[in-house]
Amino acid sequence: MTVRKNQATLTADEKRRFVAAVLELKRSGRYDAFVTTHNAFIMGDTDNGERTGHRSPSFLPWHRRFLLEFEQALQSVDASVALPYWDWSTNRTARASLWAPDFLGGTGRSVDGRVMDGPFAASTGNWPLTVRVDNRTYLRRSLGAGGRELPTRAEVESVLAMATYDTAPWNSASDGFRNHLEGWRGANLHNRVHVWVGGQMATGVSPNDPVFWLHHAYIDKLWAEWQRRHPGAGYLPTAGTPNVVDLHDTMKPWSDVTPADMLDHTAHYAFDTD
Ligand code: CU1
Ligand code: CU1
Repeated sequence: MTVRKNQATLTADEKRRFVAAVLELKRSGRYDAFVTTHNAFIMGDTDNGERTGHRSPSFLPWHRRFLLEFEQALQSVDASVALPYWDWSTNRTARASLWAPDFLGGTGRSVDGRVMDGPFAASTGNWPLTVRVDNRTYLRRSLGAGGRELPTRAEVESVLAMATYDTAPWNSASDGFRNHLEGWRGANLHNRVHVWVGGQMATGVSPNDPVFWLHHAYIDKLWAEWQRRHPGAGYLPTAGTPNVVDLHDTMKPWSDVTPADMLDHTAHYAFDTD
């Protein structure tokens, strides 16, 4: 059984194996396919206007499926690897071990945001960005440069306390847990972390920064925590909602998965805190 651990507790060997598997996916071209998929679904389905991956109820099940596929790809390289999660409410500075050269590397240099150390620095030659929104081929970050702090535990708690999963109009104007977690209203958890990291993380090609997976693994964990706290509250909407993925609707780009299929993470993995 796959156990997703807090990244702050990983051993040196676990970090090394995670990084090596990520680099192997990059080398083989499989990594960039994930970046392409994410960027294609950042705004919605261009065929019919349906919102799928973001600004919609399916934000959480869409990313759960997306992370599962990435984790399975990692495990095809090294079966011992699981996605770690980054609890940014606790490990909340640019000095955290997450950003050390033996793991993800640190912030970018001031002149152009280029990450200069760690396994994903452009200078290694192992991390050229091919799926991108501009002509810059190097990984960029500006940790905390925007001025706004990472979300606090109290802000996380305030969002976990929300009793309703989502509400009409089922988008970035909605009230409810999903939209406050995604970050278009209120405390702003998920979006704020993308902006705090900066660089590619603040764009549709955010998976170019491997911290994307650790951030979303924690968002996914917060969904699981919310489910445990609100056992009577489920995914909404359940049926008949135009341009929105209902509980039993198929989520593109997949043809075989609905939000209902993604509600129980324990079918696929456990968290170290379960
Ligand atoms: Cu996303
Ligand atoms: Cu995200």
